[in-house]
Amino acid sequence: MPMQMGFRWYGEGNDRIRLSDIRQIPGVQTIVWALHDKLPGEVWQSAEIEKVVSQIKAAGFNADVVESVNVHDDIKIGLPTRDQYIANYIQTLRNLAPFGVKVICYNFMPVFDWTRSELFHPLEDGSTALFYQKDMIQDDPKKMADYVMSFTEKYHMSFPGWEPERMAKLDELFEKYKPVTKERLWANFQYFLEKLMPVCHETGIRMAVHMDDPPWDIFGLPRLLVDSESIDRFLKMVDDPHNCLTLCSGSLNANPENNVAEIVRRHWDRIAFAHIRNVRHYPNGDFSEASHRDCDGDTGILDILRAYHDCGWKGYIRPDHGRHLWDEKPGSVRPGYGLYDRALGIMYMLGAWDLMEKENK
Ligand SMILES: [Mn+2]
Repeated sequence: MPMQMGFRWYGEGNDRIRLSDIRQIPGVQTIVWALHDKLPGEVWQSAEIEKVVSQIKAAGFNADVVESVNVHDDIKIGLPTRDQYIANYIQTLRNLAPFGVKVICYNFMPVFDWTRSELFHPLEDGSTALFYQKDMIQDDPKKMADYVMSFTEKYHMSFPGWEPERMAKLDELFEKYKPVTKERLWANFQYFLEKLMPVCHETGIRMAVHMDDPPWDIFGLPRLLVDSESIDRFLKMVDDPHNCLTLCSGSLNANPENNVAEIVRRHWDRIAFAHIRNVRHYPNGDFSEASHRDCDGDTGILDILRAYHDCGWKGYIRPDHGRHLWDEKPGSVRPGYGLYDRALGIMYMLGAWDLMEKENK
């Protein structure tokens, strides 16, 4: 099976983009989905899974990739209650497998998922994009959380990893993470994965961890998957073909030192899922998200695609965040997940890919 193009969709009633809209983007085979009303630690029931998968399949797509099944904080912290949450996670995998799910994207970031200081930053061309202002994300996690949560309140839109139930207990969460050093977090990560591997072998599901976004410690919280070295460590720590990566070009390249194409060439057989996103760097450490076109950012999109193609890579790929274009505004669009720029990104990627295929013949 060749590389498969995917598109993230938040589900009926939770995403203004319809499956029939996605159907009109050339080349999309896989809907990247999740049960977005589930809290971390809850079991996904077969009937709930069946409902969404049947919508996806009826629209002509496969539902091979789930993003994300979120990991409960107690597992990351290493509390005694983690075993129950791991058992629940395993049950969710067992419930997903009969529906053809092959890859689970997840992350192992403490407290916060992806982090930005601005969700609708104006760009020169009149579009807006997610933006990271380094000096805004230093001391006060509450301020950033309040900013992100203000969108949830105003537009009745909740974001994965930013569940209001968790954010309401931010102080408590920070307190719980206090004893969790970076090494402790690695150990808890290993414990979690080792419990999961037998069920991955049994079901064929590949666990694909997303890179930490951004790839450095924030608010004193440790972050693990930040560069080439830490990815090596992760893959060796649980050296199993089911222990894989969601290699996110934009997350990694928020640190300009990270050469994503090089990582692809070294670990392509352990990359189950590729996120393609372009980032523009500013000298002071700020970064902005950009269009997928290579020259619009500094991430090296064409080198990355070339690396995947050269390696004969056969995983799932999707455009990651896009800019908000035309009438996509706060309230009408999920930050980073509009229709248009991601569709343009797909056409750019498939254009490059088709050309490489043709040259190879
Ligand atoms: Mn990503």
